[in-house]
Amino acid sequence: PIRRPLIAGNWKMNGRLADGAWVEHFRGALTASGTDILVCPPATLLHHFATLLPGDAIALGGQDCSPEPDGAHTGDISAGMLKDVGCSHVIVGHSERRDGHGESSELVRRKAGAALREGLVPIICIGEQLEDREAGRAIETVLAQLAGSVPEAGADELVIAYEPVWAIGTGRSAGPEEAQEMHAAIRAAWPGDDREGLRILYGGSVKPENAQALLACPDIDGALVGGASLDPHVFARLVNLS
Ligand code: G2H
Repeated sequence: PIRRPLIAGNWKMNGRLADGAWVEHFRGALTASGTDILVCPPATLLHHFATLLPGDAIALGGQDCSPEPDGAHTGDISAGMLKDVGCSHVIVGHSERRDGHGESSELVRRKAGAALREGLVPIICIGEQLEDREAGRAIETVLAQLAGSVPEAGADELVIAYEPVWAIGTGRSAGPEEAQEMHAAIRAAWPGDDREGLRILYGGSVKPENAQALLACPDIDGALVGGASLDPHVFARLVNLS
């Protein structure tokens, strides 16, 4: 492939200190080497994981960051803090933030900008609701989110994750054709002439059973994996087949 695949695990609000054994089990089950690997545990585990992960082979990421630098923002975590604890990436604009916390594309764009200023790679999530797809406006909805959520940057400074909201945690993933159509539309809409270097991940109920067909699509450059990343053996299988 032109672009090196990236498989990212998003643990969401799961995990305790006792789950450090995940790292050992994951590494033991890993056979692939041509894939970038990212793990995004909850913020409470970042420091612990930074001490356990081989930083050169498995990257560490946050699940969200503040649009602001350090300061009086109770409960928030700055991009600089994530960087400080050993993160190289941060997820922004996940639909669970957009829908559960009322985050707008404008806020997501500011968060991604804050990440870039700290030298982190933002993984910017976009995706349509079921009603958008059923009404035939999935592509225009997603492209509007893309335009609103992405700060000015080179294609190699960030990652886009397309996650159709109806496929998240539901067991129902987009078919490879549906996903490929959207990924191609996202790439075509990228404003710079560096679009061939843009990595676009697919997310939403990715598991070993459906990953191969998705990852074989020309514009799908990897996966953002929720539920299936919690089991180290299942996540390793996903990386191994990428
Ligand atoms: C989509 C995905 C990871 P899951 O949210 O971001 O989660 O794989 O559980 O659908």
